Amino acid sequence: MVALSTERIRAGLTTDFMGRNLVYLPEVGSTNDKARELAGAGAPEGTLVIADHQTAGRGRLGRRWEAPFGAGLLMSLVFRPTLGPHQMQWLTMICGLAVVDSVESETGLQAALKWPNDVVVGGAKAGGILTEFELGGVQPDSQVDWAVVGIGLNVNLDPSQLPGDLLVPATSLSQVLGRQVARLPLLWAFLEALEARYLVLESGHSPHQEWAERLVTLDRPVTVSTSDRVLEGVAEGVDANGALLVRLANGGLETVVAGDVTLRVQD
Ligand code: BT5
Repeated sequence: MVALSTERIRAGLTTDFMGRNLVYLPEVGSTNDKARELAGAGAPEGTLVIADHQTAGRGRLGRRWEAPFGAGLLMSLVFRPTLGPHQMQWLTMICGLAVVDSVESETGLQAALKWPNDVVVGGAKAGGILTEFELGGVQPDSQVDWAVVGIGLNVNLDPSQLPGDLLVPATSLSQVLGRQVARLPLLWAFLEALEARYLVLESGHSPHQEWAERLVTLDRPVTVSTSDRVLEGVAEGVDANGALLVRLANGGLETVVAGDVTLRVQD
């Protein structure tokens, strides 16, 4: 494994702005925290913070994201989108789709997404996305000032090196492929795909339809855990802002904005 470096990353960048303002750190607490700090201080759109190791990598709800040094892509991007706070899942959507694009083009593997923020390869979790944002004003419907999207992707990682209490089974690209995968071409392809998708989003087109088509979660019996309840039903679809629509056994339809989904084996 060769560590990343600013020079090596720059050498193959094909984008106009995504990743052009680049901060590479061999080790950091969390790339999201570093990117938030930079965003708050005025960092331009497309700023990329990328590390070979995180000592305090985060998932949602204070969970940990673990990965050995150099085993994956651990990065965060700064956006200044013309979106409201209820549309922040759109950024998660384009980042997930860009991961899928790059995994498929660089490895030939089929990749999919699992609601709300997992990247799935070979039926297990190979990556996760964490979107955080700051509002420009105090009203709940204020425009977003900046958003930071963090992406963790297991590239050359042996899942047995991860803690044993994972929420869902983990995998990596190398585990599914049976060989090591070069991280830089994957990163360059990801940033190129993301830039293209972001430009489409900013021109007013929702990524919702394409994202929904990539979700392994839909039309399946699911158990959904939210902060205050557990629902069982069939994941019927996702609404325009990315909330999951769950049809309950009693015929009712529940809209779930945030939670964790387990696919249930049909009996
Ligand atoms: C996520 O959260 O899946 C979002 C993870 C985002 C991580 C990136 S890395 C770069 C950037 N900087 C950060 O600090 N974070 C972002 P969630 O859906 O809450 O899932 C978290 C759960 O995934 C943990 O509780 C574990 O069960 C599991 N997990 C931890 N490390 C993993 C790994 N390497 N592969 C698969 N699962 C993992």
